[in-house]
Amino acid sequence: MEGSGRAVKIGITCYPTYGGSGAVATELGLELARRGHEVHFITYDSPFRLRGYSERVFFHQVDTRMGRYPLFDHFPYTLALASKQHEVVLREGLDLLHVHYAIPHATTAYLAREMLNGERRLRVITTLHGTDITLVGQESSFYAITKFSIEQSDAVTAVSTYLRDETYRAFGCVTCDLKVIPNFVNLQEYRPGSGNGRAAIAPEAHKIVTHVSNFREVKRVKDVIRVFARIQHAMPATLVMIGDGPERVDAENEARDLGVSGDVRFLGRLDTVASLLQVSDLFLLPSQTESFGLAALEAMACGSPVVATRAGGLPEVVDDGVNGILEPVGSVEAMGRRAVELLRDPARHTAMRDAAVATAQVYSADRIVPMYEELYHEVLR
Ligand code: GMT
Repeated sequence: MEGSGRAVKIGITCYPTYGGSGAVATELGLELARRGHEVHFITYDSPFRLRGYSERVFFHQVDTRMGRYPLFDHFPYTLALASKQHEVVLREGLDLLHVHYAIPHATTAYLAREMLNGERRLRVITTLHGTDITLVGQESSFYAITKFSIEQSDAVTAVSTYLRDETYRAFGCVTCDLKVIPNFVNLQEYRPGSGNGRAAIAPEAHKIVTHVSNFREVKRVKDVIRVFARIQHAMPATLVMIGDGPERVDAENEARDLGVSGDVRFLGRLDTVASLLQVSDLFLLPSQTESFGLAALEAMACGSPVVATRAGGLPEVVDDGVNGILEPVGSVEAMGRRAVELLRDPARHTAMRDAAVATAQVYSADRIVPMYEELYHEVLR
């Protein structure tokens, strides 16, 4: 096997839907399998980045057929997941469960481990991704169980220093030693392109601006439109909006109100975005907060400088004026002005693009995934 130490049998639970934590969990599983480990995804649906057959990768679907039982106004998914995790651990002889996003996955993994009742040894690793700590976990109905489940994990990782510090601040977590393992990017898939393909998405003279997210409130997608409107007033440009979610209609209305809807293309959810990022001149991520900003890293790897907010863990990835631009949350005027200055200056744009690609090398899967392997071996020792 390619990785260090013995092959490990790993159960991975994540949200299979369009979102950063599911993307990281799936890419990690695929990478671990490539390195010789056996990976079992345990979720209610096949994770969106799990495409086709991969050696040593298995998918176990949580049974939700009882969802329509008349007694259940709310199907107890958490219990169905814990039961499935327990079943797969026993049947497949898993060494550890690595769960992504604390709620409810750290709790179900704790339950699955307790259910073993000493029958076999199981380690639980929880990776914190962002809103599980900064938003949902701090809701009064989830706070105590989130703290408990984190503290009961055998190891806990956070995807940025910001998120680690925020976890200590909000939850205390006196008994846990939170390790920072940053997100990573698959450089075989996310790499600069030849520039071909621009004509398929925008008229020839247009600058191409992109945004990828799940269009939740935290992403401030209306700010994406507002920044783009400033760019579009200064030069011909097309905005490519990839993803879907609750704020999409508001963003569409904002584009119409600002008179730019003719140059904004809403593409909806796409499973692969690298080819679009490869023709992007600028990527916009004006979020309220981001624990890390995986979407920004993937854009940078493809050679697109990022205009983002100075919020959460984004400054750990984006170096203002070097590989991208950072401005305070909501300052669309400054973001728009600096975006225009950059797009008008080809030499600066090329330097920033090169710096963005160089930053992505620091976060390559080859450098980051061994940190998880090391952690696995540490908890199994
Ligand atoms: O915000 C999203 O797009 C989804 C969310 C999730 O947990 O699924 O993303 C979080 O995890 C990503 C992967 O670690 C991070 O890159 C995102 O910054 C983080 N989102 C927030 O903190 C808002």
